[in-house]
Amino acid sequence: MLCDTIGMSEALVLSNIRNNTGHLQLNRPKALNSLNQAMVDIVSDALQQWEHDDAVQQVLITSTSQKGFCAGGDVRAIHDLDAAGKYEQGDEYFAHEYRMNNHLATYSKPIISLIDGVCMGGGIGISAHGSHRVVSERAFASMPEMLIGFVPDVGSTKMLSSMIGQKGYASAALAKFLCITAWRMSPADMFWAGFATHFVPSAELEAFSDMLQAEGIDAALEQYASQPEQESELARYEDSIQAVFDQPHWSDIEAALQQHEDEAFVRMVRKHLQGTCPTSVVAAIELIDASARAKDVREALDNELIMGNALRRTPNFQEGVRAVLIDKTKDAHFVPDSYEQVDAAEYRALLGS
Ligand code: QUE
Repeated sequence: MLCDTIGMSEALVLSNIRNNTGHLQLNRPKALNSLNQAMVDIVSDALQQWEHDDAVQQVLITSTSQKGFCAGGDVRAIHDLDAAGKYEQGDEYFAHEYRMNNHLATYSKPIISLIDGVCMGGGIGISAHGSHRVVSERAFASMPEMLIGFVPDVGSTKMLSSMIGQKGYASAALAKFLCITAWRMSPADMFWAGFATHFVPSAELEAFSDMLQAEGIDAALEQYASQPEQESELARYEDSIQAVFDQPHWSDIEAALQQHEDEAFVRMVRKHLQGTCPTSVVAAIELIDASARAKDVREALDNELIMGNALRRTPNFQEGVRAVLIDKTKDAHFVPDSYEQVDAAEYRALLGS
């Protein structure tokens, strides 16, 4: 096997084929598997080869880290490039990452991700476009970009708007709520929202993984899939999310929030808004609103690339990454510092809609 060859265990993504299964293992544990250009290249090349290889009938994506699946993109590295004025290198990274996301979203073979711990940002992009999103009780997922002066990306603006799950309908309002609040979805939340397709207890994931490689995904699910034990907290907010967030612009959401009768919900949303970048919030609503209407994930990724590249060229992205990921002081000073000073139309105009 390829990954057993001397030296290959140092690769940032381990790649091998066993029993009709192409297996990608994210292997950058010290950075919680945050994705960089080299990792995106390895995954992209494997997907390309395996799509045309009859020896591969399904793709499995896992992590070598006990701590989780994937914490996002390597935004610290992008921050450093941008700080040095090398914006085009960051543009290129995102263009490559998003091309990989689209390949996952349009892949001709089953793609199974095992999410056993943190799954944020780019982690959602590498798992949630696939056909099978298997979560354990240790899994949680979040889009945390509002805190770093960025916008939701990796196709999430379409994918989160299109999920059906247990709630039974697609909801752009839910996508807006999840991205604006950076809501930390529990396994039950992921199941209810449609992010997760199956649940397997953490202790059984290894046996599940062995069986799906030996006997196929359906047999393994039959043997190991169960239900998360807790209730979905997100489901309890369903009516409030629809009432407040089903609006095209942040100003409308803000107005709906001010009039909403469930005070506990309003307090919760306001608490999550603390420390977020006003420009990111206003721009993200325009972005999700446009992408929810996009014809496919590719069109949403194009929207995200335009918006993200624009926001990275303002000081807010530098300031957000500094405050959250470098200094970890969480004291970002965003400019402008209120929603009223952000012109939504200016950000909407960037998009092709
Ligand atoms: C927004 C993000 C990221 C984030 C926090 C945000 C992100 C990312 C990480 C991260 C977390 C822990 C690590 C690491 C990176 O945090 O993309 O290397 O150890 O990768 O608010 O977009």
